[in-house]
Amino acid sequence: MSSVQVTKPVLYSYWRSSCSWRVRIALNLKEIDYDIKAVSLIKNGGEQHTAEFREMNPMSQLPAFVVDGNTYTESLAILEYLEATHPDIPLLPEDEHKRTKVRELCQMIASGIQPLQNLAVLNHVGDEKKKEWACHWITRGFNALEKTLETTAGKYCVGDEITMADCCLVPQLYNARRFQLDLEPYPNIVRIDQELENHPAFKAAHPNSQPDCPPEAKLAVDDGDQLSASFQSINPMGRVPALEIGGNNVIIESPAIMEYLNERYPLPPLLPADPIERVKVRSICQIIISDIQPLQNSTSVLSKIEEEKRRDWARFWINKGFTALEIVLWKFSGRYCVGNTVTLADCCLVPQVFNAKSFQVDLGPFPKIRQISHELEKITAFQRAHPYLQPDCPEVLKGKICQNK
Ligand SMILES: N[C@@H](CCC(=O)N[C@@H](CS)C(=O)NCC(=O)O)C(=O)O
Repeated sequence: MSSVQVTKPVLYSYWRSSCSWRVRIALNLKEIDYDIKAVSLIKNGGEQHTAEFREMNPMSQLPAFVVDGNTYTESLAILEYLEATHPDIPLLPEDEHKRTKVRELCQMIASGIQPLQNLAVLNHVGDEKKKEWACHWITRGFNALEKTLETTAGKYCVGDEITMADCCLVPQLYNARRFQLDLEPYPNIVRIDQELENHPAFKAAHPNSQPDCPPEAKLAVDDGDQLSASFQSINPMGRVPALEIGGNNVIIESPAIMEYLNERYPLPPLLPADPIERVKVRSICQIIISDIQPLQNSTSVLSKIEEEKRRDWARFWINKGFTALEIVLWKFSGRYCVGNTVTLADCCLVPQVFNAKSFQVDLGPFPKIRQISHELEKITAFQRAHPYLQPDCPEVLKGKICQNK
């Protein structure tokens, strides 16, 4: 019996590389099964400069795509290869004029914008000037793109079908946002991006869905829905959670919501009847809610800190808070945070421990915290509330609960 071994193609990719991202989108759209090998563009000065990687791409750039024993580089060449080998789900229109327009838009981005704000170029420009430099060139390119889109766009960049141009546009807009470019003058670019943001192939290709995306970047979403005008009319702080309780009433601030739920649904109680025990629960809640969580809160704080420093920052404050919490728990806890009954304090502890693990905080010095969270992990209500089981959890994280342990 002969067995034909079919190996999956491999994409050498970096979570935030816009050129790798173009190819990830196309692979997903064409439903091609592939593996990712992450190459860090920053670790040790950039793994793209190693002799091993240069062997694959003498330009020392991502992506590189290995298929059937061949290695291909240059994202647009890879997109054309995928189009030729997997024509069933086309990313180029049949119509010659439209096809040329798609290629025109791709080139505007791939040759006219991205190379001028590429990592190597920005490093050469220097820290002081790089933002202004990048904005200058992206603006120049976006002005042209927007003008072209006025005549080519339908629902997407060219007409109403997704094409290679869309694979290039979305990652480039992400780069523009990173440099805080004013997007007001680009209604077509922004609209097309919005059309595509919830498309499964685009979502799965997003930097935050990549295996090499660092947890602090995943948390630091600075342009999320919470900042939209419609959500701010629900919570003027622009934060989740918010609980609608009927009659046009919305409660914001998690401690207020938890207290409300405990009063509205008193069984089982999540606050002890004894006033001293109740204070113990509330003080643990406050240590977490006021002294730890706000300092590593993704949107308000972390996005204001340089990305390379975020993890250290979060670890510092979590360690400081956990040191205090550990002492308090040795006094108050039984099986759970306060005595042997689950309370609001436990509802606060578990998510904070999850955050600590996301920032790879060493929990060794906090045996009480570990022991109590271990107990709580056995409870169904806690299991069902876990981030990785939520409907809005990115596909790649679903079912990975044990990895955060
Ligand atoms: N024209 C190339 C450009 C590739 C490119 O610039 N890749 C970037 C990431 S998006 C890179 O690897 N930069 C590494 C560096 O600048 O050192 C393509 O489209 O593939």
